[in-house]
Amino acid sequence: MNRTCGKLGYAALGLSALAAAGCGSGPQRPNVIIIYGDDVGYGDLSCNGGFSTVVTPNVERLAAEGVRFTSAHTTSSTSTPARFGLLTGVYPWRVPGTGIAPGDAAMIIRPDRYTLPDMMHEAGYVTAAVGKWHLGLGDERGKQDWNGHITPGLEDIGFDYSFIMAATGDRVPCVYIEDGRVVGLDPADPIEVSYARPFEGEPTGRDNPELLTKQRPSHGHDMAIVNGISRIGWMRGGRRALWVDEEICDRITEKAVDFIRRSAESETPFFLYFGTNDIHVPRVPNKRFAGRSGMGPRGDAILSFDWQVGEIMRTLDSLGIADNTLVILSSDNGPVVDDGYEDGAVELLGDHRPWGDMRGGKYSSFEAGTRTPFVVRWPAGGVKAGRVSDALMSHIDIFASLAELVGVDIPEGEARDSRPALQRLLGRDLTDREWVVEQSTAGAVGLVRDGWKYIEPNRGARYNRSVGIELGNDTVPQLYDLERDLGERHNVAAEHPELVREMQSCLDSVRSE
Ligand code: NG6
Ligand code: CA
Repeated sequence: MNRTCGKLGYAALGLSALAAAGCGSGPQRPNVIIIYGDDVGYGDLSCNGGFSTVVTPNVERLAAEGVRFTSAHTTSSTSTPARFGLLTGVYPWRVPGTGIAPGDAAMIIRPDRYTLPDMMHEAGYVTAAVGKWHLGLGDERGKQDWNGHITPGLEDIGFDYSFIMAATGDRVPCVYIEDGRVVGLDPADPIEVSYARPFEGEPTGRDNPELLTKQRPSHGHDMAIVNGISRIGWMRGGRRALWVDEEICDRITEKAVDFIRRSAESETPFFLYFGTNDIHVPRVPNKRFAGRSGMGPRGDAILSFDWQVGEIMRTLDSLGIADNTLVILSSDNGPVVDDGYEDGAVELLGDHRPWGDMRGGKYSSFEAGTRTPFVVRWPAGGVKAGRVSDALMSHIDIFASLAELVGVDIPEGEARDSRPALQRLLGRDLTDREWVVEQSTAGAVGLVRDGWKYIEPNRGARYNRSVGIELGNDTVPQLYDLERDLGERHNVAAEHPELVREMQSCLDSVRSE
């Protein structure tokens, strides 16, 4: 039923897109760019109200020319599962092995799965992933050939082009991988990677803190040293290929821009998944941003994130394709201040509130874990400039909504959790998704419905002392009235036993679907 409606939606949309663009015949499909920030909190962006002391003008422009959401949720409060949900349309908690991936993880999205890039490809788009990946590579953990063609890879799950960081900025191997091969590798100096044991004779953050020239770890992150910073995991060799943290924003932006230019020249519609490294740790911003926010490296990384958004928009403008490009900007999960390095983030935070008015943050079941910044811009598609949508929505629906947009029927059984909701995504339908499921690192799932938030009982720790975040776990059921209590301070489960039962049974039925 929903998918049939989707088709009607596409026809209507095609017409209005044409009208807006003043064109002749045939619907013009927009280019699609997803800018997926890393750990960017709702309150980190100045477009979201008075939480941020850092101004992010490029994201502000996007919001002023598009629709900004106040209740959009990623599926999970960490990266790997959130990205899995986005790219597959399947809740990550249904699939074992979708937790935070080590840097030598095997491909978590298996080639036989139908993915968002597969779907865009089927619609005739040229597709690319640039930036942070964190969804594994190769067939078997720890068995990748880092010195050859790393396969299976992104080309096996629908991406025509890729230029990625294998995992995260704080995990080895600290190299870029372009179309399955490490960039700039000297064959005489092969790369070795291990998550099991250190390499004999190689310095580590733990044993050689005197070699840490930039940041010291506050917790974890005391293994291989690259660019004066110790990481998670050990590696050696590949010296010529190692990234320089200060340059990551430029390198990946340049590749994203090149891809956009190439696609525009060939007049093929394109789909770009652009995962920024900012504002994940280690935060080592380029000298253009260093010291500019007054909030230390975390604030500077927010400026760097904003700059990347600006470069993408400037490119679209200069090519004359900004109007008919659908840009979706969000973040994989909520914010964290100290995520493992002594970078001054806690000390310099001042009045800045990354989590806005919400409780929790990255890793958490509380709202700040999954309620992320979310902005959509597409003038030619009739997205109203400056609109604010409070509609409850989920990243899980991006897949089916884009399928609706490009007119592809998702094969039976694929992207099973994704529902077409294009009109909501474009800020025209301001009604809520029926419910949204949120996942924390404890594996616990919460449910938001009709303004209520439910977290089922679980035995996970309540507080992560290292990162200073309340995880939202409790052995008793929790129920919050988000309309009155967005900060989830008053557990009213005891006053609404019937509602608690209903929410639990809703969760159970989603699970057993
Ligand atoms: C944690 C790391 C943290 C970060 C996170 C993944 C430690 C102590 N902490 O395990 O620094 O890398 O994993 O972040 O190692 S995410 O945004 O990619 O999910
Ligand atoms: Ca993240």
